[in-house]
Amino acid sequence: MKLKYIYAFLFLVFVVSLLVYFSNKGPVDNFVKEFNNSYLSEIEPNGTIIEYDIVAAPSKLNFLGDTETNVWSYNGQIPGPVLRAELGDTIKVNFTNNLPQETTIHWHGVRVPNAMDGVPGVTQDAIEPGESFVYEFIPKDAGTFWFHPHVRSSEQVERGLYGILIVEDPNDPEYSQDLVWVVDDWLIDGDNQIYEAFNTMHDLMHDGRWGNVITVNSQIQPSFPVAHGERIRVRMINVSNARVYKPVFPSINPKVIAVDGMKVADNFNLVNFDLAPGNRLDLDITIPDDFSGDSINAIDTFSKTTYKLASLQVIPEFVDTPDFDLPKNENIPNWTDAKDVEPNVVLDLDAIRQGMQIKWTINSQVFPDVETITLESNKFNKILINNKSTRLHPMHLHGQFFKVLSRNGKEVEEDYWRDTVLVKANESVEIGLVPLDKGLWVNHCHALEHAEAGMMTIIEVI
Ligand SMILES: [Cu+2]
Repeated sequence: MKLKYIYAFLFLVFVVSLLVYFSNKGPVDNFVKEFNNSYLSEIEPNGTIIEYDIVAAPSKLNFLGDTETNVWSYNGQIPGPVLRAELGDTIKVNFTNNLPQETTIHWHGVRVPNAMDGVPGVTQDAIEPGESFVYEFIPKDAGTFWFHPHVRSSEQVERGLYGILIVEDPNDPEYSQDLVWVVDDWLIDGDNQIYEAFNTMHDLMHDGRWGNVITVNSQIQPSFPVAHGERIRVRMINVSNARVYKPVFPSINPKVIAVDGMKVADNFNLVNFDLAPGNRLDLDITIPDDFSGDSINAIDTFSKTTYKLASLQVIPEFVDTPDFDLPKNENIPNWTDAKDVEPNVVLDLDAIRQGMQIKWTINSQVFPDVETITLESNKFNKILINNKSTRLHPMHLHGQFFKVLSRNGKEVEEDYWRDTVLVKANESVEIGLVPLDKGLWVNHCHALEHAEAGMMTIIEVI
């Protein structure tokens, strides 16, 4: 009699444990556990407020021989100001729009409060000419970020409106130089002015607007002096409307320390990395003691014709190479079994004709006529992006970081976060993410002409 009760009790314990096991230990829950501590959910303010005044206005730039090119810029400079803050600082930007058009500022890759994200009609009203707006936020991540308008961006970014935001991590090692390389291309006409037709049929039928002049920090093939033995950090930011770069340094071996601002789990050599519009790369470069040439070139190898972007000019001076470990973030989840999980969102990328116009679509919808997609915060979400076209689409998600899981059904090993991923012709890419920051975040193609022609949707994180 007693024994029967004991057996019944043990059986019950067994069943309950099984239930607990399967309800808690599903792969998806494990993915969330694996994700935790990968990056901060909230950040403690340290009380410091870093305040900047930024004015967007027409100005002139001298970068093509003797002629002045009419541009639009932040504070009269291109690239715009490099804002620097430490992790925990509050950034306050008093922004004034002196452009002949309405505008906003979007903080690319920065996890800001939703109301600071700069998307008109979604998170704020567009800022009219002559009007001001205060952007204020505490960046939650240290790294290399940038900012640009989110109104008529194919025109406004092309005219020169972009700036840089660097959030310093006090734990980062000290490099002898911290260089910011803002890579852009410009479509320039015969009078050395910006070609005034935007969103042309040609741009829309192809991979957006690709320019005929490539600049780094608005200079053509600039060179930066370095000494033998120096260890420098180079932050490359692609602010082009649509051009993709594949940078290489043929004579040396740079290590990638961060992608899209966020430190990688495992440093890797700079090989075959597509730096699509929006993407950033942070490189750790040591100038070899025994380097025999006088310059180290950075070459773009994405297009058929390779092109020198910039160079490091090696001066005949020798310094001791600082010895420190490469910065990394070891808490990036592997999500190795994520391939077995069904995507909860599918995004089909394609183009349609509307009368005489070409529109770019996500799930056959043209922004702003889109149905909001919902993602649950603190849950593992998997998104499948299907490119049904033969064009390049660098897809950018606001407010969240994601990890690429597979390309064309094949698992890829990317031990880092991204906010932008290049989806190539007819390619399908699966990404995984655990959204933390709630609100309405747009997801769009960063080939700005495609975005302008409708390739944008809204993701609500609840
Ligand atoms: Cu696109």
